[in-house]
Amino acid sequence: MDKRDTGSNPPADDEQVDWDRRTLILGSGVALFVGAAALFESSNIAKATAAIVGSPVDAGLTTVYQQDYYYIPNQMTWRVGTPMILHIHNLSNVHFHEMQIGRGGFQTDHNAFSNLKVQFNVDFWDGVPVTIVEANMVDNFVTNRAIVKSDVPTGPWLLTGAGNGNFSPTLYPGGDIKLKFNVPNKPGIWQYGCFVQGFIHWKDGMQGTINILNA
Ligand SMILES: [Cu+2]
Repeated sequence: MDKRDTGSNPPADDEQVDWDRRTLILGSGVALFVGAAALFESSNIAKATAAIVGSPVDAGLTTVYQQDYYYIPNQMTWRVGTPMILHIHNLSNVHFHEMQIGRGGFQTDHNAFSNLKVQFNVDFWDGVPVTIVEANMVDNFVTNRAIVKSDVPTGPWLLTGAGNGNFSPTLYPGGDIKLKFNVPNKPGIWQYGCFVQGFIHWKDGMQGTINILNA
């Protein structure tokens, strides 16, 4: 087994050295920014927290906020067959963010600097019918093997078909999108994450878990 493809397990030792170095360089600046952003976004956080507490199993309109570098919520529970409108909203003022859903470890893109994780091995959205019902400030949207329709005019940002990576909308700072679908018959634990800028967003906390219950 390739030590680098260990899913949520701790990274291999050689990788850890690289990340420690990154953390030293990025850590203080990011911490300052996140602290400031948290003050401005406290009302959204409060709303999101209330939504989690009031809704143990998500149904209908369900919002996931993106920040630098985390999701609110970072845990969800869905049920097979439930009609959903997943609203993904990037609250960052400066960073692009995406939301992949998948499992089975990571695919790695080797380059001169590091072995960056770029996507999950298994794409949750494979074969799933999805309708885009709203889209604002979308940078690109890779549909991969999902069956995607749109109620709104799309631009060159919509990349249909396989070959561009896993299903994921990438949003500009401030962007949002609403995806309508029925939870497919894929029960169990799934992960979601952002792989923008390689693995940095994921590593800094931009990850979450969906527990999909049987119908
Ligand atoms: Cu991100």
